[in-house]
Amino acid sequence: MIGIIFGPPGSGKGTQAAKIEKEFDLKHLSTGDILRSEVASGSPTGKEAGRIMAAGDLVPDELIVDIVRMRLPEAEAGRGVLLDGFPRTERQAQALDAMLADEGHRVDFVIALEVPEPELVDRLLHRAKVEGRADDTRKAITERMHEYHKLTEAVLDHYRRQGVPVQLVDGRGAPDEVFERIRQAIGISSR
Ligand code: B4P
Repeated sequence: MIGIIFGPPGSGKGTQAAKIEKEFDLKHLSTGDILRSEVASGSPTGKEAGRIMAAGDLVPDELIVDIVRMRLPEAEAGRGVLLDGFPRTERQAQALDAMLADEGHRVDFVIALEVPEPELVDRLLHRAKVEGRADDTRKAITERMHEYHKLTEAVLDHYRRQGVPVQLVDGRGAPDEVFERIRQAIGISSR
């Protein structure tokens, strides 16, 4: 089973992915987490990615696609994969489809979290105080929202056109309440 957890910055993708991974025994692949560990390692890729992320922009498609291409086969070896933060552009979606098709696989479901923008901004500013993430400044958050509307939202139509079930899930409320909605949505998608 190949699933995607999708949503704007701060919608709870990472939070919910950890719960979905446990409940459905899927391997969680977060491009944001992978990039942050590259940044922490101080590698040349990490240095380039760190500058881009801190400004709130998306890192180049080629870099992200290479990262996923290296990790996907190992993740696919298990019961299934949950992609978090990828694909974020139409080109990334096309590259993912091609990678999966090579293995005779396809995306089985997309869970799209919906949260109003003022609440997203509040959550990220709150996280800035707790975790001090470089991209949780007001300026970077504005840019991340802009990139989401400009480039990322189109990924949903990409999968709708292919007939992949895209389930819109209300991302407001306590994390456990949101997870309950996701559990039901995945149940419907995998029937
Ligand atoms: P990500 O790591 O994916 O960051 P994100 O969109 O902010 O989501 P995240 O998962 O961290 O936060 P969550 O919503 O769970 O990406 C970071 C950057 O990496 C991108 O901006 C980009 O530069 C780069 N990048 C990553 N993937 C890329 C790709 N494919 N292509 C190009 N560039 C890429 O949670 C946010 C906060 O809300 C947390 O503090 C959480 O505790 C809180 N929260 C969660 N659920 C809540 C709830 N129900 N109620 C209240 N608060 C909640």
